[in-house]
Amino acid sequence: MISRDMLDVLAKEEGFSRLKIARVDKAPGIDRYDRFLEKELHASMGWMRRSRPPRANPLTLLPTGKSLVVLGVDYFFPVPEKPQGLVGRVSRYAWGKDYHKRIGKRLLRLCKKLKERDPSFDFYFGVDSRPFIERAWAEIAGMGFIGKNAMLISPADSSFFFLGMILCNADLEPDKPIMKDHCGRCKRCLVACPTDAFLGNAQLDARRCISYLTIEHKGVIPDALKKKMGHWIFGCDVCQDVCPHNHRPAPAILQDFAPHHAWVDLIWLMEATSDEINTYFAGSPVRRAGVAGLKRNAAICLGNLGNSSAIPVLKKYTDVSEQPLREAVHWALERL
Ligand code: B12
Ligand code: SF4
Ligand code: SF4
Repeated sequence: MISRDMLDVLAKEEGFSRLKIARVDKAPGIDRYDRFLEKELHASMGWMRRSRPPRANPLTLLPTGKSLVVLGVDYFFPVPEKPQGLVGRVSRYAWGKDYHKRIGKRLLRLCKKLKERDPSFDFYFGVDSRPFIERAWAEIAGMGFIGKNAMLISPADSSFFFLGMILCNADLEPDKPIMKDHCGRCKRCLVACPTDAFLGNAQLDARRCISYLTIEHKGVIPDALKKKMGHWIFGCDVCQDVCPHNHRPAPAILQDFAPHHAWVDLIWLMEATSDEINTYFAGSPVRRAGVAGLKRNAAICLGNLGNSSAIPVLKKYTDVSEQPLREAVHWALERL
């Protein structure tokens, strides 16, 4: 039989710094999820609509499921010193190796170890890309509260941790939710968000979020938002950096997420070939934006930095076939 102590020990061995348990007798967050879809806040992420059924009923993923083990992996490292030159910023979660792969492997190893101890252990696991409303489950399991910035925050501790889920048939005692709003009157994240992406009550309009625009959005970025992207070329950390609960965040334990490319030389990024870019970002989540997407983001960043030394490299892209990149380059050149 799987026990809580066994889980705690084995999860720690695999680098999971947080573990909480929920009962799978409801689907927390689905009403809010539906409102998000109704308002089209998911933008072009059509898979969010398609994957709604298992999110509403996780038992379709594992009919024998009884408990959901929610795991957390801390990824906080301080921002490395900004290098000289024209550089763009990558958000913290993407400084190192791709968490889908690294955490996915650890989850699989953990499940195998549990199965060795109890051959009747049945499981379905995932990190990020599987159809769980992860933050809602983490909240029910007591791993933290959901802040006005929509993040799952461990009070006075951190929000810089990834979530992973193991749905399983083990009959485990659930943890208690925190049941308290730890934001109080604070509005720092709402005020600091460069693009005003929050609609209130932890609802985020992905269409305005820099994280969505720089990673998921493949088209032209609206001019009004380009200016607000500032130096961000992949993701954004503003609404977490300003949060008082992240005053001294719990540090990362695993080296997988240590900074490799927190700052990226924009002239290099514009001049590099696809092969060079793919090699430099091998194994990193940054690859998700694609080469043309990264160059589009770099062009916008160069426009925002306002340094005319970028004009020659930008001019090489005025006639490229990828419209979002071409458009971003023209926009940047107009500003320089
Ligand atoms: C799609 C997605 C995005 C989209 C949309 C984000 C969004 N806010 O919806 C984009 C690309 C913009 C994005 C950005 C980021 N993401 Co993201 N994203 C996801 C993904 C795949 C689905 C999220 C989702 O379903 N959104 C729809 C909304 C409606 O759901 P939700 O935000 O999860 O919110 C639920 C709870 O708030 C819940 N809720 C339940 N009870 C209650 C009670 C109260 C009082 C309140 C207020 C809310 C609440 O209601 C909501 C719906 O059920 C999840 C992984 C997953 N499978 O869940 C990762 C995930 C949420 N992302 C994550 C991260 C790290 C980020 C970024 C920080 C990355 C970056 N640095 O750029 C930003 C943060 C932006 C932000 N402030 O939310 C982590 C968050 C970890 C954490 N500690 O919270 C996750 C869990 C991935 C992971 N496995 O670690 N992301
Ligand atoms: S990630 Fe950046 S753009 Fe998105 S909501 Fe947070 S502060 Fe706003
Ligand atoms: S910045 Fe303030 S309002 Fe926003 S999540 Fe943190 S505590 Fe809550």
